[in-house]
Amino acid sequence: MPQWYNDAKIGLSMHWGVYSVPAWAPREKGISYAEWYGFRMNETGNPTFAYHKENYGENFTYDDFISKWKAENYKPDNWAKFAKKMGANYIFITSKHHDGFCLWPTKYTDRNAMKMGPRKDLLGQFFEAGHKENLKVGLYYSLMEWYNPLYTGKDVPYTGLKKVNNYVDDYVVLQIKELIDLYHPDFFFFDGEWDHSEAFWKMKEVVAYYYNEAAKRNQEVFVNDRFGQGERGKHGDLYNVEHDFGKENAGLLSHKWSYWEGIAKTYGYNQDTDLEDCMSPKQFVDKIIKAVSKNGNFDINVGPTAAGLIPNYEQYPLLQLGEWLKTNGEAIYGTRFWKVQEEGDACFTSKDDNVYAIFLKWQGEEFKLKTVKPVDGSKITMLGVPGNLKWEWDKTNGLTIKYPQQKARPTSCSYAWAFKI
Ligand code: FUL
Repeated sequence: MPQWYNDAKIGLSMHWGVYSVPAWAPREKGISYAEWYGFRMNETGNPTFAYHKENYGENFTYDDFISKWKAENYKPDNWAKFAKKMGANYIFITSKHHDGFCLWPTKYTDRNAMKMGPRKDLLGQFFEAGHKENLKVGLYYSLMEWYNPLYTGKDVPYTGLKKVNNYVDDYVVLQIKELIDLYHPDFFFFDGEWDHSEAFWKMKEVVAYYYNEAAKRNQEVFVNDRFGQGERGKHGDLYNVEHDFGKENAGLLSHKWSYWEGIAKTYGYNQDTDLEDCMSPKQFVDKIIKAVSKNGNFDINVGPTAAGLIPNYEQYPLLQLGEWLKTNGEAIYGTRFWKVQEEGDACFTSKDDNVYAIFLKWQGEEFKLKTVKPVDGSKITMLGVPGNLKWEWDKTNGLTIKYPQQKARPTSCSYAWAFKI
């Protein structure tokens, strides 16, 4: 795992594609993946099936949405600037999701954004924008495609298809290599691997090619753990944790991992979503702190509209996060997990000679920690507050940090407070 990812801690993931046109999933479920519209619309009995029939009629196919995707407000510079504002250090986007629609002018299918729909090299512009803002830029790529006849063996209409002999050898492998050669991505998040083995997908060959090409450029890259059936959490530089709400309460995970989670219960844009479906800034900040204290990153996903705008209700919590990080980023970025991960209301990170104790709740005039014993002469400050704080340590009570009542609390954070020890 390259150090830069371990230092970066927070990244912005984006799911954007033809599915952003219908942009719908039933709201009642805890998690509803609107990017799965193209599949759900064909499942009799699924709410999306009924929704599709009612709104578009029986004869309207998923591929009929392609020409409706115009990406008319596509301004990736604004996305990259937004990523910076929310405190992200890397961005990545779906080069191709399970619907098989490609966001770059690939040689291997005409089902791509240059040939139809937006009629632009969306990825090319995305990389350029990210690099301008000094962000690392990566790609999501789905190995599987729900309805590609080359993959399923079923001869159904599939817009843009170029017939080849073998789905993996003559299409998947070549496409991933094409992406590597064209854009030099800083990382790959693979997906859609679950029905076949790593050997079936030729992932060893692909990843070796990726590492070797990157090494020629002195580029430090990584891949996630979605290589084949049953392989998640077994190998790969990064273990992606998808909407697993319990993970932050598990212990330290020594292999580098990340939350990969939508701020609004979905990855792709769902028009039937509002602020109340999103994690609150507080829930969200807490989750990031807990993840970082346990060796995790946070790959936060947003789903732009078909036009290319990030919904306001997704922007709001992320901009709040950015504000919090302005003061407290020191306790997050570039840190490593400490020998203890959490104690009571506090989580720990460490950097150089410092331990950071980040309290998720305000404690009043005394902040107590049993597990921290500062060396003699240690200074303790609260980030965002000038001056050293008084502290004492004794065997029975451990560390007590005094926060005088008359001292103002840091103005920029009302979510969590970080002591630098
Ligand atoms: C999953 C996909 O099926 C979801 O649509 C989403 O892309 C998520 C990040 O990975 O496996």
